[in-house]
Amino acid sequence: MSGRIRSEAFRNKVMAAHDAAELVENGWNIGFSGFTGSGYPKAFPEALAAVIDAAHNRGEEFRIGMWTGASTAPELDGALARTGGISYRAPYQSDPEMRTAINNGTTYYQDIHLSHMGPQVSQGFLGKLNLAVVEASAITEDGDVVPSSSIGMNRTYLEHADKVIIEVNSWQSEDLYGMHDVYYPIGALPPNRVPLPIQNAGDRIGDKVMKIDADKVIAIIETNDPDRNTPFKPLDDDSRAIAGNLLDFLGAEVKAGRLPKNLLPLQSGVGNIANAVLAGLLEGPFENLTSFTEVIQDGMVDLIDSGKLTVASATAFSLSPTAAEKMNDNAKFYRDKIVLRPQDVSNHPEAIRRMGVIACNGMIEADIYGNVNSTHVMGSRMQNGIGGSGDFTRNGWISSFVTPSTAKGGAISCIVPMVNHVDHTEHDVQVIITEQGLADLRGLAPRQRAQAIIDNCAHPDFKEPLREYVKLAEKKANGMHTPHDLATALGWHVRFLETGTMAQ
Ligand code: 0RQ
Repeated sequence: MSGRIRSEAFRNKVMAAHDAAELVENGWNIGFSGFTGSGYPKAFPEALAAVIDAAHNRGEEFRIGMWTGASTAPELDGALARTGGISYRAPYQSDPEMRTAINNGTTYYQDIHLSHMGPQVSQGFLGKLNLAVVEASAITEDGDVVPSSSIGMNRTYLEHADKVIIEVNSWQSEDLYGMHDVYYPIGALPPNRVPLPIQNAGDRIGDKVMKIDADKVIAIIETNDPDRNTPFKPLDDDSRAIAGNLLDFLGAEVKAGRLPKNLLPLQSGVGNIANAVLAGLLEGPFENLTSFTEVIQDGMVDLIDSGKLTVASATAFSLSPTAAEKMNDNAKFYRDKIVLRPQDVSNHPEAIRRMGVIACNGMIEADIYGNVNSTHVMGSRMQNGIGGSGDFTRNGWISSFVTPSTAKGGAISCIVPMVNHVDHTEHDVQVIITEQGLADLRGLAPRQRAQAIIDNCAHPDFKEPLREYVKLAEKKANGMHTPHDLATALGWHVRFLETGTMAQ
């Protein structure tokens, strides 16, 4: 037994993952730890998948509801999706097999703002939480749980679940102790909420550990397995150009006196473009940066190493295997510069609005008026989910979206007449950036926005078709506020289905 389980009461509950999985009953809702590929349970999910498969092989019904912090890893989302036994999934996911289960009708999926998940669970909208399965880096002598590489929804799941299983993972650094900040008053519901006392990204307002009712713990599982994150793609010309456009814009804001020299706290979405923006910051002129975001990715660790980023607040890591090893080896150094919080604090609208966070997120497409689709392909097919992009976009000081101007080898324009699904409305989206350029939508009326977005952001192959559309819409709508010709706008997407290209 590893020395990570320092409470006698918990040592007595250690068992093998397959024995723990046998304790699960058909129809349970399970709240798993895990956020962007970090801090998810490593052994229990595959053991549970085997239990579900065995029940199905016997012709028995066995389905569970699966709640997490956000996306996890193939060992959790993938393993359970493969069983066909997930009846419901929330909130964010990005696993190919889970995506298939959601889009082939096997699994109901609710795409909830990440900051809303805690209150929705607390109010019981998702049903009763039968079990929480949470990864820890240690259990203290007092029986408290030291979180691992993410916190996500863990505080809420540990509080609301009838039963609890803890996986204690010796691969996670013990020096993570002190990096976490678990704020308990955030669980209060109206009218008992109090102001969130965060004034600066690095403020610590809570506990280093999570409380747990020992009587609820039915099993402790020991593991020694790495978080499974994929390396980032090498930076390509498009992502460099997008990052450059954003950084030029921020520089101009500083010059205009609208941003301080060290900017405002930065939020950066997941993915390669976000990582390119962080790489751009590394080479750029800005110093003493701070970050109030959701995930810490490689670029952010590099910025800390360079001294350009003084502090980063998030709820999880999303690191390449190399950066994860570095974090593990040097957690003692990083724990003064990184604060990991529950996701209803990392993504809290009040803190984001108060500090004036600069939000930058990826998207699937934007329309000519500035509405953004982050989640759906052709109106019906779920890609990943809204994640925290809504929390930050709605409340940020500057809300920006980035995408290459085309997708699928240039066949699809990511600037369209009307998005096929709306996640972020024109009222919240302020800046759109592609490798072609940047459209600053602040202060612009819809018809002015259309011109700015087409001129600055659309790919040259699609500028003319989009301008043709605007001409037609203005004629049909006869001077109205947001000109559209609905049949043509939706036909734009349908035409792609029929011809494989959106060019006229
Ligand atoms: O599909 O992999 O099948 O080729 O969409 O696109 O270009 O790899 O972009 O990895 O940056 O993801 C919006 C999905 C962008 C992401 C999204 C296809 C494209 C590809 C992915 P293939 P790329 P990225 C806080 C922030 C929501 C959550 C969020 C996301 C696939 O950024 O999930 O912001 N955002 N969280 O080919 C059809 C188009 C398309 C298209 C791209 N216009 N039409 N397909 N694709 N554009 C962090 C968290 O909340 C955790």
